[in-house]
Amino acid sequence: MFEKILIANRGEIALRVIRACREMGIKSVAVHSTADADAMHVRMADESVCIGPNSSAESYLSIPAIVSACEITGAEAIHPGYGFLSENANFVQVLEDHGITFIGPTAEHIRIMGDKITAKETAKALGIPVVPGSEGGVPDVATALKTAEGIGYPVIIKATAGGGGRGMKVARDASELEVAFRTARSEAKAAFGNDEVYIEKYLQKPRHIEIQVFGDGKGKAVHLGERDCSLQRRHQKVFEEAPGPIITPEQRARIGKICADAVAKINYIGAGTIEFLFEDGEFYFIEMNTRLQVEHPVTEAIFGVDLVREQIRVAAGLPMSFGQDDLVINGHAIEVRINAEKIPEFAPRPGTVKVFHAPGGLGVRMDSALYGGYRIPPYYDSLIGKLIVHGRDRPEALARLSRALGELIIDGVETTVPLFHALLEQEDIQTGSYNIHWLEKWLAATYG
Ligand code: MV4
Repeated sequence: MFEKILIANRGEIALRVIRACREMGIKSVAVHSTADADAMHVRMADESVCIGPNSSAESYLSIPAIVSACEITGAEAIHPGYGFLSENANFVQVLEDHGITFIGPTAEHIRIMGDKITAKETAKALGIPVVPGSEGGVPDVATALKTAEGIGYPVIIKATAGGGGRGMKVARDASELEVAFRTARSEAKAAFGNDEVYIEKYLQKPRHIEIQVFGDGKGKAVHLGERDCSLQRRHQKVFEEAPGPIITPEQRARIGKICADAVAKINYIGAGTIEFLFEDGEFYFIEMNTRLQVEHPVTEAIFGVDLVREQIRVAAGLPMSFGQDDLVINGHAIEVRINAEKIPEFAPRPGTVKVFHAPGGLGVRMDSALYGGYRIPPYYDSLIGKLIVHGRDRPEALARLSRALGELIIDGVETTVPLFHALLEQEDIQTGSYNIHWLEKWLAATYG
């Protein structure tokens, strides 16, 4: 096992990894920008290294600075958290060249899943159901028209280099296709420096269901069920739950086995998430994320596992500490993302937190790097905490969420907490009746 791990991240996820390290008897190294000198992850780690100025590009994204910090402190492995360098294949390659272990998948797997056409082709070849669409990239308008005719309208045009919703355009009929195609291409070129696009059948009211997978890198893999992350605004998740309120045990077992078998076959190592659109009882692959996700705690809650501990184990060459038969769902979990943002615009509101009081009690987990007096810097994303609740069933989890939100105190900055109090009053949330468009529609109807 490693003696020392460097965490190439900040905020709540850095604390999450430091906590796993401490329980495993592993020393932790925090890295930080100048803006984060007083951050909680720096205080909580065993050691820390300042790696650069405020901007992410010059600090948390600086590969030379992070590799240097590793060499100076003697850390043998790096946990990337999420965001920043977590899905950067070049970073993984550089670490390999320096004899540093990346706690995550191989550069090759990251590269495959980062290119959305290659990811979809790989998924399809592995037996994962995909959205009907073009065979690979679509080079021109004539081909796009022919392809869309074959699929049937509406269609969606997506950037190969995209993901997370950027560079997508919908065409409802042939008259809209040319403009949609050209716009998608030019936006893809501007955003990613790559104008390749592909076409899919546009699903009109799906849910976003993602399957958590985990592999040992040696041909063994499991699934840990699904999360329903349909409640999003501008492709930012705000509320996630597990299990999915409308997924049956049979559907879970079937898609879960397909996903676990697929990642086993490619010798996938560590945590991964296979994203699907789910409509009329069918799953359609859209993307795979090769990292630990923000919302992983809802899965940890219902399965009673520590996913970060497992990531570290398999990266060190140890076997996973559970098999598929050990993984049994217990109850229901919900996570809400607490952002330093003003509702309803979701406008970032960095500032000084005067008072912070985390809720507690049975079935409550608060992952946050806040403390009273902490100054939230304006340079990074606005996530300042995650509140995760676990109950014996969904109604109990909802009641617990309401209770825990009532105990939470964050004074000094505006947050998304009022949004969650309002959401919990909605019948559709109480019954689990929502799709990927529900939140934006409700926000428009409620706040104008
Ligand atoms: C789609 C879709 C409908 N049909 N693909 C958005 C983010 C990216 N990961 C995939 N996305 C979508 N792909 C087909 N064929 C609708 C979306 C989509 C969406 C997906 C998940 C969660 C929220 C969303 C909001 C708008 C559009």
